[in-house]
This record gives sequence, structure tokens and C-alpha cells, in this order.
Amino acid sequence: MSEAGGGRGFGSSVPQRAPWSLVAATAAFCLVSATSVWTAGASPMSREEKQKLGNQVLEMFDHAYGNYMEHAYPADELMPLTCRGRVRGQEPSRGDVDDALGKFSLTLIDSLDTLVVLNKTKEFEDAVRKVLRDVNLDNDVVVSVFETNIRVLGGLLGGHSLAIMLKEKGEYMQWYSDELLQMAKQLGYKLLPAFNTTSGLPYPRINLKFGIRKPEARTGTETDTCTACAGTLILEFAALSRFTGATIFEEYARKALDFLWEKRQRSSNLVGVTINIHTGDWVRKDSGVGAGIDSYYEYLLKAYVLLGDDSFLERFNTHYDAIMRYISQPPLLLDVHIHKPMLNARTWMDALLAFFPGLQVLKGDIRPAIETHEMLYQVIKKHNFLPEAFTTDFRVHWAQHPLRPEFAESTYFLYKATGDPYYLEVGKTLIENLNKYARVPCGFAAMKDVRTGSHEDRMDSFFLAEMFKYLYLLFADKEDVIFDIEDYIFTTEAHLLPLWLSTTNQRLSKKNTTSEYTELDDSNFDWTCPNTQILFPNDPLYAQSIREPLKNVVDKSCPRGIIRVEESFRSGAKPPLRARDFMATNPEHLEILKKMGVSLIHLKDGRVQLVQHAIQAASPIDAEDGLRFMQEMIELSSQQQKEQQLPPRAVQIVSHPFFGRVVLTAGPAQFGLDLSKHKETRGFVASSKPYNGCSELTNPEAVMGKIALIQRGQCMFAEKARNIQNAGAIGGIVIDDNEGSSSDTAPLFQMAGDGKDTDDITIPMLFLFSKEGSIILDAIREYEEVEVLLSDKAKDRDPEMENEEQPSSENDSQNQSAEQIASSSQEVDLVDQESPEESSLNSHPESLSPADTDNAASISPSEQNSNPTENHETTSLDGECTDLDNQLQEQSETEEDSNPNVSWGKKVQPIDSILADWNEDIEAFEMMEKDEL
Ligand code: DMJ
Repeated sequence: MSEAGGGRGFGSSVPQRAPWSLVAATAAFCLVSATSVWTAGASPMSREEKQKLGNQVLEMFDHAYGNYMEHAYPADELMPLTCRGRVRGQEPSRGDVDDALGKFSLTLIDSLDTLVVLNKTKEFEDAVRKVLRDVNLDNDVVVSVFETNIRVLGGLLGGHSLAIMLKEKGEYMQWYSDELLQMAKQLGYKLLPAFNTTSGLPYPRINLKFGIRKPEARTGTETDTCTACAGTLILEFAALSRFTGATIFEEYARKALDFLWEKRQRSSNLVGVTINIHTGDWVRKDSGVGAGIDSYYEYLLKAYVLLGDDSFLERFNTHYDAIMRYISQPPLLLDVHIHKPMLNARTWMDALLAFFPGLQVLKGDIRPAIETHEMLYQVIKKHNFLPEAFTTDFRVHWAQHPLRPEFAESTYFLYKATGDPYYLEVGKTLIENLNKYARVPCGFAAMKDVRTGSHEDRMDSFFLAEMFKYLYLLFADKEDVIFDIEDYIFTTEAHLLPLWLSTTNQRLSKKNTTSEYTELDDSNFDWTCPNTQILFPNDPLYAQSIREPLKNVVDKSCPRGIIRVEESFRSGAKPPLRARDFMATNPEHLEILKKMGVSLIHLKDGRVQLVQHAIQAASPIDAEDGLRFMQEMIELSSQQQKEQQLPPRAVQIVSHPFFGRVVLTAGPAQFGLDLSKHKETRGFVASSKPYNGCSELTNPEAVMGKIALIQRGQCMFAEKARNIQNAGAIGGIVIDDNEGSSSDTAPLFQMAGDGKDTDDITIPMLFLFSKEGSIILDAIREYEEVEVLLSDKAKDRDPEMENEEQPSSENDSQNQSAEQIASSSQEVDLVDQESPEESSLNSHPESLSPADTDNAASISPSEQNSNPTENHETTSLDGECTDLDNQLQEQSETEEDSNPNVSWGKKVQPIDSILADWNEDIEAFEMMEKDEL
């Protein structure tokens, strides 16, 4: 970069460094200095409170890491519900997500530098020895190049960076002689064959042992990759080159970045989500800052910081302008089409974009960072975690949450930039929610569904690599970390690379780059690495004043994606035919469709399918109208499908030693008591005889007043329900008879009735897959008395419960359920929606609800006429946003009313006693494990 650019506005304080190093150092310098700027605003947090929270983070890390090491290592990841290691090939495949697992002790490697940040130097030394002794990088396994790079190569390099730092300090790691670096180099060479394409973009997967394209490699046939997958290599690869002197790595990563840059859409300066690695054509032409693209942008800016190469900053700034012009619709960040960037490509956002405010801090654009972060925080406050995807009006779109760290990352950077103690309070909430909802006896479990609070048997390695680092650093003062964090840059997996690499083996920094930029436009540097003393001139309330208008953004929202369409009307554009008005029998409508290039195909089953060919439209404006119409139609169709589906339910084990910590995802029934309206049913469980429940029960005395367990199969669900109800059961749980089935791998489905009137069934019925069911069955074997709660959402667990007498008689539980039923008949369920991944139904003969997923743009004539005022987006299309606000407010009040704390008590239990109980739980899980859970 030019010296003038580097020095502008902030550069004078670290004069001894080379220019590009100067930028990196000043970036850090600016961020640090901001904390001292803060003088007023949200109440400051005392040093004691910060230390307490820091210690809590340490304890949580020990719980996660300790359980991984004890119960999972050397496996790649811990399965915290079943308390064992996840070994690829031994568990049902989860698809792409398993491509991170290479049988190389992933979690251990990903945790290395976290150990040092958290001041666990002794443990770090042990961990490094284990990596050197146990890890094999030559397994016959196909892994994701992207994940292996950011987690394993990054993990080894982060470990090496801190190992040499410690060695130099003279106390720890004195025996270390670059062994981690040698492993990193070995891995780097293993990844290189992936780049053997004409474009230089890497194949998305590689076989660690056999590379690409060999018959035994089982890879090399892919044609597409995601932009982030190809564009998130430069930090690790350049670090590897600079640490070792082998320039080839940096060269390959640069070539891939150069190619992506060349292929950007030239008029919008945006990139698509996926690209053909052979032709360079965009395969998915939607563009955002979240999934599929995120870290491509991150690495452009950070490559500039680490390597000091101006072209990276130039590219980043060009993209950033485009992002702020088209994608940023504060406080939202919405995907658009690369060719038609004024057109939103979808009406929901994904959780991965939560890293973006952090990147904006590094860029120095604080205002939108504060806005987006605040919006995300409001969503978190509503659902405890950030759902994987949520709509523009903040409803859950995809309810999973795999304990992603991006929001914590942005919180940390915003605190560094503003010094506003508000962000410490945000961090405190994150800690509380993790402990309250995700902590299980054997680690932390991902949320299967943030609405029900149910868990998934998964703890991803990034949880240890990133979450604990950012949370610890958020509360740490300089002296709480044994080295200067400002001397390092965070990779996308939060691995630490030393900034001094910028001056080492820099042979590539000036060669092999696209030489498009000889003359630099200085204005691009204006807001890069700003000094926050300039950003907050005498205004410590700056951040607060930006957040304030957004405080109610989640509860009082109009659907944004639709607003754009409305805006286009106001701006005088010809109103297109609205999807909800469309009638396939109306000749006028068909005429408009034709004009817009939309053709209608009548399917045999009576549905109609719509296809748009923009080229067939009468004019470009008509083509745009057609696109908008199709978008609305897809929304409407998927909304209607979702409305026919019931949300998942929860089975929570509340008796000793579980005390509500184990929450199982359950499928609902289309008959019987509706748990969303009647809060919950609580009772002890008993197996029915016969176990399939297909005839009159022979053990009515055993199930009377209890929740009966029945096996799936042999007869209709409704028949089973009638039989257990006649025997006096207060609820039923049907357990899948397909051994090994699990909600982790199979889409959830709802139990349909038998085609007859099912009004006579009044008890609640839920479905569990075999893996979840066996957790209950094993608990009965172990503890005999097992009490569960059937509900639409897991209830807060409270340590108080653990000290209370358990309800001892069957009648108690029966009475309690009856009371609960009587007192809760007016809940409104406005938020629930199926995840896109879960919207299709299973196909067991006796069980299916008929509402299977169709092509999103297909709609049946009868669906078209369904009452549109029943769905939010359509309601808002009518301009009834005020009513919607009221409804949403009403809903959140109802949710508060139904807060289950009443039955779960509120007293605080000392931490020691909680830990003692949890140890007991761990033992219980170990026992269950022996029973081959
Ligand atoms: C991490 O592995 C990295 O941050 C990556 O860039 C995307 N997100 C996951 C965690 O959510």
C-alpha cells in the first residue's frame, strides 16, 4: 500500500514497523484506544464482575474441553448427549457437515490456541504433545478443503504461532522445534492437488490420502464450489508460506482470489454464492454477506492487514461499496441478485452473517455495525440463540443453532471499538443462555430447535476454537492474557497469526497479483482502520444513540422484503399482478403472466407450475415484474405449506438425574391435545403392553395416569392413541421401530390421523425417533421412575427442582397436567415455522401427513384460494402493519405469561452443588453409555 494511505489519520504511533505492518498494528492500536475513550452511557462493569464472568468462561471451557478429552478424544468431535466421540463412518451420515471430520482429532487441533488465550499453558503443552503423538493426516477420508484449511491448517498454525511465542518467553514449550509447523506443511501439500483446475479455484473436497481424481480418491468430479470455499485460504496459506519459505501455498491462494475477483459481476461488483470451478460461471447468482460468501470478504480485508498488499484493500473496498449500496438495508443485510442488485433474492437472513458487524469494525464503519448487531441481539433475546435463519420480520425460518460464535465475535469487536459496557452485558447474556439452555452433563449441545429448546447430539469444534476465545477476551483486561493479542490477527476460525509475518518471506507480496491497480484512489483508505478517537468525538453515548431506535425492531416489524415491492409502487412503477390475487382461470391474469415471461404448466395432479423465462417477457420492466411475481409466489406457496405443518414438540426428562437438562425433539400429532394451546403435560412414563399398542392394553394399571410408551408400527397412530387413552394414560410417546433413526439425520414428521374423526382422542401424542426414544427407555432401565414433560417448548430448568421432592404419586402428575390444561387456553402461535430442511415428511406407510413438500413455485388451485389474511406476509401486504404489531406484542406478552418459571422455581443454587449434581449426571451418562446407548 502507499505510505500516504497507510499513514492517514492514525498511523503515527507505531513508526518502527514496515508500512503494511503499520496498518495492521494501527488497526489494533485504534481498537484498543477506544476502550479508554468510554466515559459514560450504560453503567460500567466493575473489574470484579468482569473477572467473575471471565472465570465463568474458563469453567465453561473446561466443561466442554474436559468432556471432549475424556469421552471423545481422539475422535473428531464430542457427541454431548450420548457422551462419546463422533467417528465418521460409525454414525449415520449428516451430509456435507461431516466433511469437516477427517479422523484427525479435529476438536483438539481447533482448540490449541484457545488454550493459550485462556491462560492454560500447561494444558496447551499437553495438547501439543498429543497432536504430535496421535494425529494422522494421511487418512483415506474425503474432507472439505475449506473446513480443513480453516480448522486444521489454521489450528496447527495458530498452535505453532503461540508455541514459538511461549518458547521465546522462556518458560513453557522449551522442547518445541516447529513440529506443528511441519505438520501444517504436510497438510498444506495434501491440499494442493485440489487446485489442479484450469481456473485455479480448488475442488471443494479432497481425499487426504489419495488426493483428487484417482479412482480410489472418490472426489474430483465436482463442478461447483462456494465463493467462501475458494476465497478463504489466503491467510493460512500465506502464513504457511511465510513461516516455511515455501511460496507455493501463498501463490495458489492468491491465484484463486484473483480469479474470483476477475469473475465479479462487473456492473454490481458483487459475487454469487457458488461458482463453476472449470468455467468460472456463477452457478448461484444470489449474493449476500452470510453463508457461502462471508469469509471471502473477511479474507480480502484481513489479507491486506496481514500481508500489506494494496490490491486486497482495493478489492475489499470495491465489494464493500456494493454491499452497502445493495445488500445493506439497515439494520438488515439481505441477499440480492448479482445482475439485478435492486431485487432481493430472499426474505430471510442466515446466522452466519452475524460476523459482519465485526468485520465492519475492522473496516471502521461503526454505525451500521452497531445497527446490525443490535438487530441480531433483539432476535437472540426473543429466541435465546440466533436461529440458523430468520425472516425479515424476525420469525424463525430455520430453527437450528449449532452454537455458532459469530455474534460473540462481533460483540467482542464492537466492545473493543466503542468501549461501551453495553457489549459486556450482551456477552453476559450469551454466557447465561449457553449455561441455561445448551449445557448438558457431558458438554454443550447444539440446539436442534430454538423454539422448543431441544438439543442435537453435536458440539462443533468451532465452539471451542472461537466462542470461548471471544467471550474470554471480551471480559479480559490486558494483564489477563499472557501475550499481547494486538500482535495477532484472527482468522475466520479465530486462529491467531502473528502480524510480524507481513515482513517475513514477503517475496510474493508484489508478484503474481493482478496488476490492475497501479494508481490507488486514496479515498478508499479514508475509513480503513479509523482511530476511534475521531469516530466518537466527545460523545460516549454515540453507540447508544444508534441502538436506541432499534430496541423494538423485532417486536414491531413490517416484512422488509415486501416493503421493497411496495416502494416500487410508490415510485410510480407499474404494479405487477400480485401472487395472492392470481387466478389460473382468469384470462386477464394469464395475459399479464405472458407479458412478464411467465408460463403456466398444468400438472397431472391438478396443480399448476409457473416458470419464468425473462427473455420471453415483453420488456425488461415486464421481466422484472415477472421476477417479483415469481418471488411472491414462491413465498406464498412455501408459507401455505408451512401453515399446513405443525411445529416440532419437546420431550423433556425432568426427573433425577436429568432435571430438565435433556430435551428431545419430538414430532407432533395431527390429533389429540394440542400442546401449543395447552402448555404441557407432565407425568411418569410406562411401557404399554402390547408394546405396539395396537390392541386393548393388558397392563392398564401400569399406564393409568402416566405417559404411555408405544412402539411405532403394525397399526395406525390414532388406534394406538385410543388404546392407551382407554387404559387411562394421560399422554403417549410413540417410539420409532427403525433402529438407529434419529432426529439428527431424519426430517421430523407429524403423525397423521386415520382418515376418520379423531375428536375422541383428547390426550397429547408425540413421536420420537429410535435414538431419542432409547434415551428414555435406557433411563427407565437405570432409574425405574422417569418423569417427562410433553410440551411445545422446553421449560427453563432450575437447580431448585433438583432439591425438591419429586412428585411421588401418579395422581400428582395427573392433577398438575389437568391444572395446566385448564389454565392455558389462549396462547397464540404466530412465530412457529418449519425449517426448510425439515419441511418434507417421512414416508412410513401408516404415518404420513399428506402435506409433502412440492416445488416451491407450484401451487394447487385450492391453495391459491386459501384465506390470505391468515398469514403474516399477506396481511402486511394489505398494509395492516399496525395490526401485526399488536399481534406480535400480544404474542410476546402471552409468551411471558406462559413463562414456566412458576413451576420450576427460581432460587439460586450454589455453583458447587450444581457441579456436584452435574458430576452425578456424568456418571449416569457413563452408565448409560455402557448399556450401549
Ligand atoms: C466457523 O467454522 C468459521 O467461522 C467459518 O468461517 C464459518 N462459520 C463457522 C462457525 O459458525
